[in-house]
Amino acid sequence: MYMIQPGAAAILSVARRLKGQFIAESLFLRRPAVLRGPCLGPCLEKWTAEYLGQKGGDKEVKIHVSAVPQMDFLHKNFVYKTLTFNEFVKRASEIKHSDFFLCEDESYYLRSLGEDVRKEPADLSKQFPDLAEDFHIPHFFAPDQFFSSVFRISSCGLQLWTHYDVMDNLLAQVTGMKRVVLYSPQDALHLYLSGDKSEVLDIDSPDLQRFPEFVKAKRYECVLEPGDLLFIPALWFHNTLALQFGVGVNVFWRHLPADSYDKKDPYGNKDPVAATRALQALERALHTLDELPADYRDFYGRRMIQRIQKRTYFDNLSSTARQEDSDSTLPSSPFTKPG
Ligand SMILES: O=C(O)CCC(=O)C(=O)O
Repeated sequence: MYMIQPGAAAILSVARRLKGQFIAESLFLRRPAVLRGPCLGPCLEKWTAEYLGQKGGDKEVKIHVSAVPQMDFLHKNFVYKTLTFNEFVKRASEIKHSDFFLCEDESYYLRSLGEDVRKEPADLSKQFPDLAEDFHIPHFFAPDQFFSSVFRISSCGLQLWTHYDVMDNLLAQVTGMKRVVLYSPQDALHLYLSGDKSEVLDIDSPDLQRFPEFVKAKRYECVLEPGDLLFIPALWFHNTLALQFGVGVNVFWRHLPADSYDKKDPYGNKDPVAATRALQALERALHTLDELPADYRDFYGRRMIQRIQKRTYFDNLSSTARQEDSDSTLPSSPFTKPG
């Protein structure tokens, strides 16, 4: 197993681990890590572009298409289009296209969706039952914690913007190689967030005039090979770069009690309800500060920051408080407790 080693910027240490150790050291401690060679089922041999096209058939899928490989959600440099699944897979697996929307070397990306996209999370067994049979969902959480299973299919070179999700996530790379760069939630202030996404698009060559703090964000990196499983804990930022045409499936599950999550969230990326309430309260507090002159707003703004830091920052919590905090958020599944 390749372990992404916290504390070593941009360096990936390599270590062989057993599944039990993966659970104990990664899921339990909530650190990203890669498990090499778990049982993902016959998809590993079967899922060629031809086979996917035959089995997925002419079901329509909504896809992202861009003229450049680096997709930018914040400035929307891509368009949404609809294709049949087999035509999409054919185009995503080729470099130059005879049929295209924007240009002959356009890039494609599929993040599969539920049947009713606004209400239902994606579930491979519902949208692609024949293909779902080939993929064995890793048993790292209790069945009632399952939220969604999502196809991630990308053209070679496709890079997806840095973002976080609010649920725990196993990203299974079935075919093709993919680079994944991760940043800890504790680096949120260095990532220039706009909602759940970072404004820093080019993470390899960032514009440091615009984003000077970005250098402070510690980068964790791995290259996924077919058959690898990456654990991305909730709130960890991730940016993916397909080094080849590739097919992945990611499985989200609820790490917190079910009622912590927004019920109208088919994507698994809306903040937990308590966080949303807290952010709304902050907006109200800021609105209240508007009653004061600018120098007073500045002063009380700084006091509020200090209060927030003292009260919430992980580094400031005592180790007992931290332990209680992590115990209270442990999932009930026996799989997630160290053996
Ligand atoms: O694999 C990808 O292309 C993106 C994966 C991702 O964003 C996720 O698993 O949440």
